[in-house]
Amino acid sequence: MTNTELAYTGIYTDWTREAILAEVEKQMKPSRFQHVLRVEASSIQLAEKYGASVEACSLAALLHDYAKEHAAESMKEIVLSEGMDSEMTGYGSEIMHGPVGAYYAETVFGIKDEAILDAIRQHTIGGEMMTLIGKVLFIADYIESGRAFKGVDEARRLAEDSLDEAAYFKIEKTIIHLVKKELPIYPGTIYVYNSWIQRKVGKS
Ligand code: DGI
Ligand code: FE
Ligand code: FE
Repeated sequence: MTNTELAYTGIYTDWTREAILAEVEKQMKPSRFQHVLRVEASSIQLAEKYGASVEACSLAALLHDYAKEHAAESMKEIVLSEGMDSEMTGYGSEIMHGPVGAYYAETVFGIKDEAILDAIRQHTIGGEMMTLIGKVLFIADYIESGRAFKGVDEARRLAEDSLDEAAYFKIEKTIIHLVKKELPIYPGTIYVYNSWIQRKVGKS
């Protein structure tokens, strides 16, 4: 299925694909918009491979970084007024843009599907529990064709066989990366790591 055949109208949102693209493009610099399109392409491939809804995964991808370039102050206001975890405000836009993006997906685009909203909400740190749509976005954001960090080939290889293995790899590598760069780790990131490592150990 190609992107142009996707129709969301009446299923997940009343917005057309063209209107969504135009609105998303307005929120960010061109290079980030191209990233969003590559995440969508990667999400569609993973959705087809793993049997997730292509429309839902496409929408989650198109909206996932909607808030990424918004001012930190505006994100903080939404975090506080919407009763999200206020601790996020101490970790900057990297941590806030997912949950705030989910807020816009609901309020601007009228999306009510909880799996799509959760996928957007959790796309940066993952979740202790993730739906198939959530895992597709989490991995697609990490392995889209423009990503070139050390380890991305391993992540792409893992994603060929198992979304869970690829998700665990991203969770682990992200923690290692943050420690190496001496960046503060949001407690939610640790909770996610703990729940994934406990499941992994439990399995073996
Ligand atoms: O929005 P993107 O750049 O496409 O990707 P993303 O939403 O996965 O954001 C990734 C950034 O978020 C990446 O540079 C690592 C950072 N990050 C993830 N967890 C934490 C974090 N940064 C801090 N300081 N603390 C965290 O726990
Ligand atoms: Fe993001
Ligand atoms: Fe992204």
